[in-house]
Amino acid sequence: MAKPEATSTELIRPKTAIVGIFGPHNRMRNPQYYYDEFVSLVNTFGEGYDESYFTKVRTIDNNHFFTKGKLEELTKFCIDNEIKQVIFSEPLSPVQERNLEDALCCPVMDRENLILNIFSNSAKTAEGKIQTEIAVIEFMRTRLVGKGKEFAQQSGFIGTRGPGETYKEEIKRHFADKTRQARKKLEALQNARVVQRKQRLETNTPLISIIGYTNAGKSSLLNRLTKSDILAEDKLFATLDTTTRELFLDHKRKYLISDTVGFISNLPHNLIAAFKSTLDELTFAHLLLHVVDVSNPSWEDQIDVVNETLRDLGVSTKPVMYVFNKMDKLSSEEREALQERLAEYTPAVFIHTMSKEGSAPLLEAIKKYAF
Ligand SMILES: Nc1nc2c(ncn2[C@@H]2O[C@H](COP(=O)(O)OP(=O)(O)OP(=O)(O)O)[C@@H](O)[C@H]2O)c(=O)[nH]1
Ligand SMILES: [Mg+2]
Repeated sequence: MAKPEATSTELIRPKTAIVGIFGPHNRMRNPQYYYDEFVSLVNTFGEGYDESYFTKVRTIDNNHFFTKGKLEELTKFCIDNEIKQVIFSEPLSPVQERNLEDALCCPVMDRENLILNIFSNSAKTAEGKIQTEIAVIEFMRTRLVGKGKEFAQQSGFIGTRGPGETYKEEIKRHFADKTRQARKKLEALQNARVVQRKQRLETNTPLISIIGYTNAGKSSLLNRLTKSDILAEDKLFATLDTTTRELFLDHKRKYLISDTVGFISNLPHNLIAAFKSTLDELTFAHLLLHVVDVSNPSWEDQIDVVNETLRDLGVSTKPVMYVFNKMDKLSSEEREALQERLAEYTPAVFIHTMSKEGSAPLLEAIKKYAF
C-alpha cells in the first residue's frame, strides 16, 4: 500500500513516527481511506511526523495491543529510525499504552489523545473549552492513576496529600475535584442555553439540526442558507460549538437551524460524554439534516459511523433527511454511479454549497417538509 509522504516541519519536536493499524476492531471498509483520515488527523494536530508505518492486524493483545511478532517488528522499526515519539491510529487502553511505551522506549500518543489535542486547539468558546477540559481530565485520570509518581510529576501533577491518604487516593481525589469544578462552571454556562431553548420551544418554531461526519460541509451549509460567517475550513473538527441561526423561507415561514460538532470513526467516548449536553440540542430537533461528503470515497462508511453515534446519543429515531453535499466535485459518470447506491438513504437531496443555486434543492425540500 502506498504510504503518503512524510510532512516536513520546522518545529523542534522529537522524531515522530505515525503507526496506522487496520484490523478486526475497525468497521471502516477501506484501509487506505482510514489511513488517509488518520494522516489528516495528525496534520490537523499540526506537529507533522517523520516516519510512517502501516500494518494490518488479525488479533489484538490486551497487554501490548500487538501480538509478539508484530511488536518485535515495530520495536525494530522504532530503533532503526531512532524514533522518540509514536502516534497510533487506534485507541489504546491505559495498560496497552504503558506497556507499549516500555517496549518502544518512547512516549506513545493514541487516537483518543490525538483527537483530544485537536479539540483543545479548536475550542474557542468557554463552553467548548470546558467540555474539552472535562474529557481531558478523564483521560489523564485513567492514565495517571496507573503510572508512577515520577511520571505524574513530570506531567504537571502537584498533589497535596491529605492525612492518611495513599498516593493513588490522592490522585483520584485531585481529579474528582477538578471534574467537579469544571462541571459546575459548565452548568452555569449552560443554564443560559436551557432558558433560550425553553423560549424557542414555546414559540413552536421548527428546529432543524445539521449533523454529519467531520469536514462534510455542515458549517458551509449553515453559512450558505443563513448568510452567516461560521468558520468553515478544510480541517477536521473546525466546529465544536453548536450555533443556531434563523432561516426565513418565502419571507414568512421561520425555522431555526443549527450546526453541530462533527463525528468521526472511533470518536473517544469521553468526548461524546463531555459534549453530551451540547449534543442534547439534537433531542429537541424536529428534523436532522445528515450532511454527507459524497466526494469522499468512504461516504457510506461515514454514514454508518454517524448513524451509530446518533444511536449512542439516543436520537436515532429522529426524522432524518440525507443531504448529499459536494456534488460539484463529481463527474457526470460518478453522479450516475451514485444513483445506484442510494436506495437505503431516503429522503435525500443533492446539493453543493459553492453557490446559491447549488443549495436550492435543499430549501425546496425544507419548504415541502411537513413539520
Ligand atoms: N467543493 C466543495 N467543497 C465544499 C462544499 N461544502 C464544503 N466544502 C469545503 O469542505 C471543507 C469543510 O467544510 P466545513 O463546512 O468546514 O465542514 P464541517 O462539516 O463543518 O466540518 P467540521 O466542523 O470540521 O466537522 C471546506 O474546505 C469547505 O470549503 C461543497 O459543496 N463543494
Ligand atoms: Mg463545521
